[in-house]
Formats: sequence, C-alpha cells, structure tokens
Amino acid sequence: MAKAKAAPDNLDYGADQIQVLEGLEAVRKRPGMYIGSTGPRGLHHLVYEIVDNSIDEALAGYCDQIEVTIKPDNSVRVEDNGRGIPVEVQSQTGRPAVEVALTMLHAGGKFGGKGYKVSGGLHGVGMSVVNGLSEWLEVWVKRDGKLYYQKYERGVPVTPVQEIGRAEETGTIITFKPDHEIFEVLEFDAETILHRLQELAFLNGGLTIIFKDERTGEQTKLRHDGGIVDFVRYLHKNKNTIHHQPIYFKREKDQVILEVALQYNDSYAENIYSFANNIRTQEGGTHEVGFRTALTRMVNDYARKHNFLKENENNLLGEDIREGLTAIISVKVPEPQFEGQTKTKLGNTEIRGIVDSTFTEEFGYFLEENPAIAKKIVEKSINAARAREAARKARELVRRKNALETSTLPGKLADCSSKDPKESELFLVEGDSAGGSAKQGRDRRFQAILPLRGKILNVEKARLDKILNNEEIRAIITAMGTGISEDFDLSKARYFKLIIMTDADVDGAHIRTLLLTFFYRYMRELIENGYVYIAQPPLYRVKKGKEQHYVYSDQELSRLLQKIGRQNYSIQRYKGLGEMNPEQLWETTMDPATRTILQVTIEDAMQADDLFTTLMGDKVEPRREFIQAHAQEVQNLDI
Ligand code: 0RA
Repeated sequence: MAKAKAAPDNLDYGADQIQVLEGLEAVRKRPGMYIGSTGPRGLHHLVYEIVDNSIDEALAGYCDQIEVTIKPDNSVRVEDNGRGIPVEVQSQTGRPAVEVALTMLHAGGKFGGKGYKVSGGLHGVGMSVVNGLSEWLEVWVKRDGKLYYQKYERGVPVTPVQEIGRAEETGTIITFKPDHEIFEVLEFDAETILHRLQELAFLNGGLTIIFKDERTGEQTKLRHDGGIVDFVRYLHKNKNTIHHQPIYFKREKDQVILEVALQYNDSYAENIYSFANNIRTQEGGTHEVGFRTALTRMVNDYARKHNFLKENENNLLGEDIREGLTAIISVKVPEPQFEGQTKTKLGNTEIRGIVDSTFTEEFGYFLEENPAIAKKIVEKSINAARAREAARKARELVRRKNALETSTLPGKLADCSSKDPKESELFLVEGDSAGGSAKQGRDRRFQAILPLRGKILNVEKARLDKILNNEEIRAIITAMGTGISEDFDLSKARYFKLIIMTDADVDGAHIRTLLLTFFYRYMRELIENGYVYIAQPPLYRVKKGKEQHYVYSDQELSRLLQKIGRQNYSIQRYKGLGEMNPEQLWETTMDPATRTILQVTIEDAMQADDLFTTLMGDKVEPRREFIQAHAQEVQNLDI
C-alpha cells in the first residue's frame, strides 16, 4: 500500500468514522448552510465559533482568560485556561472525546453539560464545522498533568490524539487555517474581531481576553470587571449623562438569567443593545419587547402618580421615553430560538413576560428610591413628546407644500439622460475632485453623479427634522426621489442602483458607514430590495513595460508580484479616487462591463449602524479614539 496518505494505525474507519466523513462532506459542500456565507462574514464566524466554546467554559466558571491570535499566515490561534477538552475514549464511539468534538456534527451538546448552550443563529454550529472548513487544524489539550496533541486536514484526523509532553496547568489551544478551497477571502479583519471580543469582554465581566495580531504586532488586553455597566459607560464616554451611575440589575428566574444596564444621556438617540447567550440580537425579539413594554408603562405610571402628566394629557410614547437612552439587555436562555431575516431575533415567548415582570419590579424600586433621577427621566420624556409634536407639524407643512417630492433636483447632481430607473445608476462620490472625474468618465446615458462634500452629517446625533435640513442628505433624498421614513415610496425611485464610491482610506470608510447607517435607518427598503451598492476602486496599479494591471486587494497584489517576477515593475498606490483620471476611473470602477460592485445586504447595513453607534459616536476621529480607548485599558491592566 502506498504510504503517502495512509491513515495512522488507530484511525480505522468504522461506521462512526464513515458518518463523520459524510458529515464533513455535507459541510464542505454547503458551507453557507452552516456558517452563513463563504465571504468575509463566514470567515470571521469561524473565529467566533471557536471562541464561543472557550466562553462557555468561562460561563461554567472554569476559565478566566482567553487569548486570540491572528498569525502572519492568516491562521488563528485560540487559547483558554479552562479544564481542557476531555481526551478519554468515549464508549459509544470508541474515539477520544476531543476528536469527537472536532469531527462529529453537533457533537458540542454531547458533553452533556447543562450550561447555556448557544443554538440556532450562526454560532453554535460546533467546532467540527470549523474543522471541516479548515485546510488544517491543530489542537493541544492540557489536562491531568499531560499535554495532548492532534492534527486534522479538512476535518480528517491525520494524527491520533497523542500524549506529547507534560503540562502544569489545564487548558485548550486550537489553531486553524481556513481553507482557500472554501473561502473567497482569507484575510481576517482585526477591527471586526476586536469589536466582537470587546463585546464579549463586556458581556462576561471579569474575563480577560487578549487579542494579538501578529501581522501588525498590535496587542490588546480586554477586561471589564464592571461587565455591562462598563459597556454602558463605554458607550457614553463622549456623552453628557443626566444621572451619574448606570442603573443595573441581575436576576435569575425560571433558569433564565437577565441582566440590564441603562443610563440616559442628553442626546436624542436611542441605543438599545440586546443579547441572548452573548449573541447580539440585532433584530430584537421577546426580551427587547418585554423591556420596552415595561419601561413605557413604568415611566407613564410614575409620571401620572407624581402629577407630571395631568389627567387630560396623553400618555408618553415609548419613543419619547427612549430618547437619549442607552441600554444593554443580556439574557441567558437554556434553549434559545433565533428567528428573523438574519436569525438575530430572539423568539422564545416565555422571555417576554420574564423580562417585563422582572424589569417592572426592579425599575419600580429604582424610581421610588431615586426621585431626583426619576424626575429628570420623566421631564426629558415630556420634552421629547413636545418636540415630536412640533416635528410632526413641521413635516406636515413640508408635505403640504410637497417640498420634498417636487423640489427641483439638486444643482450638484449631474443627472443621466435616461428616464428609465431600471437602467439608471446614481453614484454618490466622495469629494468634488473625484466627482469631477466621475462626471467626465461616466456613461452619461445611464449614470448620474452626485458629489458629496466633506463630512456629511452625524445622523446619530440629529433628529429627523434636523436631518432634513442637511444639504448633502437633502440632495441624496431628492435625487433618489423616494422620500424617507414613513413617506418612503420605493416605486418613486429614480435609479435602481445607488452606488457609494469613496476613497479606500479611513475617511472613505467613515463616510460609507455614515451613509449606510442613514439608509438603514431612514430608507431601509432601498437596502432590502438590493438597490444599494459599494464601488470597488483599485488599490494599486502595477506596471511592467507595456503591461499594466489594476489590483484590488493586498492578497491580489502579492499573487501578481509573484507571477510577474521581481524585476522592472512599478507600483502606484491609489490613496484616493482623485488620483485617477476620468478614463481610469471609468475603466476600473464604473464600467459595468469590467467593474465589480458589491451589493449591500441588510447585515452589512446593520453592522454599519452598529459600528457607527458603538465605535464612532459623535466624535470626528473615531479610529484614533477607539485605539486610545484600548491603549487605556492595556495600561490599566498591565500592573
Ligand atoms: C466539556 C467538558 C469539559 C471541558 C470542555 C467541555 C471544554 C470544551 C472546550 C472547548 C474549548 N475550550 C474548552 N474547554 C473545555 C471538562 C469535563 C471535566 O473536566 O470534567
């Protein structure tokens, strides 16, 4: 028998192993079914899946440190100091438990721990899915004074579980490299991973999470002993709060653990972040409904009882009471059901009542014990109700004058000649100079250009009536023709494609996030119907003799450089769209025959909205601030 790929002696293929191979085959054939996509989101889910297992170990009380490292080859290492995945041979399968966990679909639950297992959604698919989608995966287990090791390729063991040394402590290390046969992109985005780890550190107070990016040398230590109270403080770091301490409670009822932290600031934005079993429930669900219902009822009751609201006055609306509110709601549910468009909506019906009754009781005590704060909350809500009424009247006036619909198209818009929306495209272009190139380079028959100047507007801070006064936003609304919010009408769209074209730098990313947040909040149907796209301008131009190549990613660049050899080439890095002349812009980014444009999904927009509110807040230089915040944490911890 040929030696090359022979399995080691102890890897006999019994019935269980055949089942394993079939399972892995299913995962590799339809990866999207297990991890959502084979794009960047799916890629990052691999990391979250492995980290979630260490988090479970922390929730069970056996682990207080997790270290996540991106290696230079884009493999990822996750280490925890838990008990170590068991290695004993299981009687049902005749295999070591760790091998079962890493090869059998849905083997996670088989460990039989009670705990709060994550299920549904995209997490909780099991480590075996990660293994099956990895070119290779290695596991080290420290247990019973010994160090064990096993390696897999594309989910198949290529070594037995071996004892390779001694170990003083306990823990688990998993290193894996996502398979290039499966994933469209292999490059991890440090900020995306850091954002999730930050969230996990807040949701699991006291847990230390260390993040290392060996590609850049960046290293961050995250630890928040105050848990979600620290989360609220962090979200409020640039805001003026109207009471000093966040309101916080934690309760357990019918096996459900509920934690709430909330605080009011003097802005108009409502920021409610809900989580179920550490997963962000962006579409809300029963826990959020229970919270909102109880909050609205409690504030109204209090306002009536203490005569802030007179008998003849209307009740305050939920939206009035949530103005300026930042709240974290975190539930741990034994068997969560995730529903909705993106499986981020908690469906368990029993949770609504549990949250409602618990919050009613706790918030009731708080209001009665803190009359000064209660008064501030009620007065703020009453002001919001008045402002809402005023805004409604203002809008009515605008509507009557038909101002939004019929007002003439913005002067800066270079419209296309076609009047058929189906074939028409609107480019939102960052900066006047790039706008000029785009106008010259475009196909004016069906491509319209709207240049956007400078920093647009911080939509989060402003109210709807203020947003309508912003020149750039007005121009977009008028050019699109659809109106916004409750006036939105998709059938009035003047273009079926709205293409965001920004520079490939931090400012460009900021403007894109801002626009996506605006569309997500005020013109959501545009995204839901697939009208919104992101242009992909090249990052580099590589020239060698007469040959020239446009290159769209760093990965592509290194591939190309290997191919064309080391000599006599020149690389131009495009820092902005403005560096391309009109012909180049057309050829690389706008020509439908050759360009790539990315269609924005509702998940993309949600993520933008999230990033916008958590990382950008209302300051101008979000990135620097974010980094400083982390630097601060590192300092505090490195004693
Ligand atoms: C089940 C039982 C035990 C440990 C684990 C699971 C475990 C799994 C993972 C995954 C990543 N890190 C982990 N750490 C622990 C231990 C059972 C025992 O020791 O009695």
